[in-house]
Amino acid sequence: MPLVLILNGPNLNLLGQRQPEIYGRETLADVDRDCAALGQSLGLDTSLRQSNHEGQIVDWIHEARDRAQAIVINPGALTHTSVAILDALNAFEGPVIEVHISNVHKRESFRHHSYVSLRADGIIVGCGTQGYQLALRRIAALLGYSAA
Ligand code: CA2
Repeated sequence: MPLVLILNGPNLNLLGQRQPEIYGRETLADVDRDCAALGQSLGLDTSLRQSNHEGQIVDWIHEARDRAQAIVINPGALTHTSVAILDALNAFEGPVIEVHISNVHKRESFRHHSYVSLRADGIIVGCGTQGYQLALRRIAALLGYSAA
């Protein structure tokens, strides 16, 4: 089955432990479990990863060039700062969907700009952790493996 990397940036390891009013109560382990189950029903393998380090995320995007057919990425705060992640994504040929749990456009103005959006084929914002599942459904449709 095609592999989708689900990449998460700094502080998203704290999901479900702090600021539930912004990010909800689900943990990243919950997201991983839900995405794996949905992926199976859509015909997709998933690998969810999180790092607090920009270079690690760049390395995973490079790995995806050979191993994965699509990327779902929530770069966390690196969304708003990282040209390195944008450059790495530009070297990846498959579909890329950018996810933000919170509605960044309702928040501080520094969250309104995303370098990753210059590459993303789709963006899901403010749908909570459900956004990851919406992204997987879009990937399935883009890859033509499902009518989802
Ligand atoms: O809404 C999103 O998904 C963000 O990518 C989350 C980032 C933020 O910097 C972006 O502007 C929008 C922050 C992730 C921090 O995650 C936490 C989760 C729970 C508790 C504390 C932080």
